[in-house]
Amino acid sequence: MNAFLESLPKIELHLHIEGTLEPELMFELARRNDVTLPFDSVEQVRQAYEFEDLQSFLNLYYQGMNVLYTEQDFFDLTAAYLKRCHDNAVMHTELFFDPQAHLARGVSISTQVAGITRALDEAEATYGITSGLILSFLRDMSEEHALETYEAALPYREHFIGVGLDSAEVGNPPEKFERVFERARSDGFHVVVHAGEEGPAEYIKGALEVLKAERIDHGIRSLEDPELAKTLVERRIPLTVCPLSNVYLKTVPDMSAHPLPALIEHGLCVTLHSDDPAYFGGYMNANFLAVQAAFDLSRDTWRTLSLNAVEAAFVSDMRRDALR
Ligand code: ES4
Ligand code: ZN
Repeated sequence: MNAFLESLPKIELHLHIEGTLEPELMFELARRNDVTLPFDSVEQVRQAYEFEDLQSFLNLYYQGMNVLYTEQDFFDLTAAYLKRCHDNAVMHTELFFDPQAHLARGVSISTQVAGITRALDEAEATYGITSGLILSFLRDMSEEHALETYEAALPYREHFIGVGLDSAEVGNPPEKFERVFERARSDGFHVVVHAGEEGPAEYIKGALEVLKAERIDHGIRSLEDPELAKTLVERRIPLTVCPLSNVYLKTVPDMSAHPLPALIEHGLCVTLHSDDPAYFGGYMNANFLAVQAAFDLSRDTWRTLSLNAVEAAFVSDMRRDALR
């Protein structure tokens, strides 16, 4: 069964490119850019990856990405991730980047987008992996800053397919970003929103009704509101669930307590992804194997999860047929 899961063709729909920064590359880029890291070794970095909650992870995540400066850095980061995609039988990936986190260090959106898209183009040519880039706003910053960032990104609009919302959830409800999401939607961008990871089901409702999210990232607290769950089922709104992320951030006590089986049983359009694989114990295959070890899902259920991802992907009809 593990060999079956490892070779199963996959679609990644919830992945933060900055969350693929492995400690080895972090050190290499620190050396290249003369950045002093608060760690002495790769082992020490890995030992620091003990998280209590989302915020304790975000602190290390934002610190780690401080080594990214040049177009080549963004290329190297993305190329390393795409090699992992190839090794994990990922055929299509829709990845987030956090432009505001890099603008804060004086790195232009042009530099970020150029490095990331050069790697994406190269992976399509060498591995046949297709992709889409999603510009994610940091919800713990102001909506004004999100709007300014959106404006700064518009000259590169042909390089991204949608907008997302991530970072510290509790206290930063979706409603805070109504104007910028309305703007992006009217410009023809896809809309996805992190909701119901640490935050309540109420935030999922806000993401859906106010921001008009086409997919909910995480959404593992959906069943806490039966009326909401019913809407999600009826409207076939995908939930991009990241099992190892939820365990590492103690959103669930352990994998056996994960609501995944209940979400599937409920008829929700669940898909499985890796979120920040350098920080959460592994890439797509690691997530699939961890789920299988905990729940022993049938091949039929795996087939359903795969087809859900085909349905949830932002691709052309032709590419969707090829992925099926
Ligand atoms: C994130 Cl796991 C998670 N949750 C919210 N925002 C994020 N950004 C990167 N990883
Ligand atoms: Zn995420």
